[in-house]
Amino acid sequence: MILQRSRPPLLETPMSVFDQSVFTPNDQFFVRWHWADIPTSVDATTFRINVHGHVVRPLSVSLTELLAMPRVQMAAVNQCSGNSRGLFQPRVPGAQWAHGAMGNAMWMGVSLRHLLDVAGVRPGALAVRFGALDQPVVAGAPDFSKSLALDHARDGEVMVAFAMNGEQLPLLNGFPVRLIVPGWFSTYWVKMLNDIEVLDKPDDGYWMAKAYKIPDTPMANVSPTDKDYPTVPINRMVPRSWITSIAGDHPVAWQPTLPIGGIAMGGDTGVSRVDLSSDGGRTWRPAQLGPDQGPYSFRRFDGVVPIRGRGAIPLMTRCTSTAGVVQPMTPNWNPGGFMRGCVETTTVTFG
Ligand SMILES: Nc1nc2c(c(=O)[nH]1)N[C@H]1C(S)=C(S)[C@@H](COP(=O)(O)O)O[C@H]1N2
Ligand SMILES: [Mo]
Repeated sequence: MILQRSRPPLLETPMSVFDQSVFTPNDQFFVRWHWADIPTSVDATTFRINVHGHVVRPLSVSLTELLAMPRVQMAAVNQCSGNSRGLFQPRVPGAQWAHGAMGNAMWMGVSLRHLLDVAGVRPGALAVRFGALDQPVVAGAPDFSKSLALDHARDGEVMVAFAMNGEQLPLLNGFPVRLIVPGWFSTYWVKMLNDIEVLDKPDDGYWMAKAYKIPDTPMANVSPTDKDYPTVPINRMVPRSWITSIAGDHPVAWQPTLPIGGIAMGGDTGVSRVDLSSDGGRTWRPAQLGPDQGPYSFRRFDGVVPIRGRGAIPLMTRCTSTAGVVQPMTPNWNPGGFMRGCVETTTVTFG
């Protein structure tokens, strides 16, 4: 892992890991926490998830009870809002991630809708807020919590997950349970989830009202001199793709063609196609897509590109989602360093 910060732990997955499988191994999955005060152990026998607020029957659910409920399973990419922030120009404050603040896993758990139905949401409910076991390090600092609109929380896809790639969650990734919000950035994927509160008014807490706000513009794009633009809470992901078969960190012997492979994601929908270019984006040729693991998963692609000369050659991949959204050539910019989604370039030197 690439160590970004030790306290709280911020660990980044090296790109070579994504070349092995579309599923990211649990022990190589990126890690991000906001506050350093994270439990280093959780007692699975006394742990409870409290469902309360604007409900008919408040619940206190043990892990045994949760494991006895109907289960759902889904592959989904967990990507930090600030993934690739280190590439922003001009630079912005925050963790200087490269592309490894993301991972894809097969999640298993209980649909949030099921838990809410058991508790019985009362008329007038608007949103659902999620709280966790980690604590702020100084008094008065805002405890981490996020919320979703009620309809989203009840869409049947949002999941309270207890398993990741067939194993219990690693502590650093939220043991014993975390929220999975398919297609949405991982700021909503609350780890060590122990509190589900149904609200009858909007969540005006720090983590919804102040943090993780993006410009309300296409691709959350503004210019560094823009001021006073409207903002919204960050939400759906956008299509992205990366070459994983070659890093461009050392020269290679010239060859007339080069096989390239990598991973793509559609954002909040599936991947419809991936195109490859070895001439700076002037011409594109389609890649072959690997098995479809569902709309929220990474999808493998492979293809061959011509290498027309020696020297530095820019290799590019461009994903089109099943919703028809195409990765743009120009990078977006915003002061939070959120939501990068442009075509990425891997420059390989052929000698
Ligand atoms: N309880 C809790 N959950 C949290 C966070 C946190 O600080 N505390 N950070 C969120 C953010 S911003 C990210 S990017 C993801 C990281 O998930 P991971 O560490 O499993 O990769 O967790 C999310 N869930
Ligand atoms: Mo994040």
